[in-house]
Amino acid sequence: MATRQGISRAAVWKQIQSLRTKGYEIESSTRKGYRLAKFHDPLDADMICEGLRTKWLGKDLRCFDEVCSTNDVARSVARECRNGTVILAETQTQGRGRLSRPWASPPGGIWMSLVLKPKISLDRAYRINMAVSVAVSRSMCALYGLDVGIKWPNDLLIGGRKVCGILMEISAEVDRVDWAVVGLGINANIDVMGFSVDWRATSLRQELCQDVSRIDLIQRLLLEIEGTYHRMHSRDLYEEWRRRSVTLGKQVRITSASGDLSGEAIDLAEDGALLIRAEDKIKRVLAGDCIHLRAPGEA
Ligand code: BTX
Repeated sequence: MATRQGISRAAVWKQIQSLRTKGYEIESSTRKGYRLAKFHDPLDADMICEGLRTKWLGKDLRCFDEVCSTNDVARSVARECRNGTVILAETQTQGRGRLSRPWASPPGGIWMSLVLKPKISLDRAYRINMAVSVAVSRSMCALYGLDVGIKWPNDLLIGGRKVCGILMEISAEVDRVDWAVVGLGINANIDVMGFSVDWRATSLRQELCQDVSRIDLIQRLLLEIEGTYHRMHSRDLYEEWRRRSVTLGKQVRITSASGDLSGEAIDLAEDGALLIRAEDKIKRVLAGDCIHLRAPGEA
């Protein structure tokens, strides 16, 4: 190794030590050299940035071993940090979903928050969600050939099971958004067996029967998000979001502050609203929790 690289043995040893401190399990054997014992891809900011082909997203990228919530860290720096700052953590002790629901965040997942500073008014902010969910669906399809659908309003599902959740939090003036923190919880290399069955969760490990390179996935996600973010107001993005929806055509129940509503999800409007046919009336829903119900006769 030393000869091939044209460096001293001591320099190789130093590099190996540095990899070990980052979590790589490396075996060593006299006269034979070193061997990577187990596939492991720790979240390493340098390694992520090295192959990152974005122009601005993730140019300030901070990795932590453990935080309460990457969204909280991102919010605490949002005002002063640059647009596109990314916060990642190996685990979260208090990962959260919408309405402060808990989000399980064991090691092996991708718990990541983006600080975005779009020049838009608050009533256009739903477009950020659209752009990010389309990008996640695209990335997983391109890298692993998985069919990842968007469940209204903010989940990504594989075969009806949640592989990713998105939590967007915004600070805004009357007429413009100051910053948006978009938290992505991606069940990558984790076991979901221990999760409650009611969550209907899955992970990339479960779907692919092998672990994925989180570094490749993060690089791809950031590149896709940068692309969809730039065209977030286009008709084209809305149409792709609609096309990737797995809620359309389903019988659904929406729970929101104004009560429950059940019916058929017949369309998705350009402003992000879900149109529901219930008792022969069409109703528009802008926010709420959505449950896909089984149609009569469906297994
Ligand atoms: P949500 O409110 O739609 O989903 C939360 C619900 O999902 C929980 O009540 C539980 O039923 C289920 N759940 C919890 N953990 C998982 C999991 N790992 N996989 C599948 N289902 C689960 C969705 O909220 C938004 C989640 C965003 C999480 C990211 S992680 C990075 C960032 N930091 C942070 O604290 N939150 C975001």
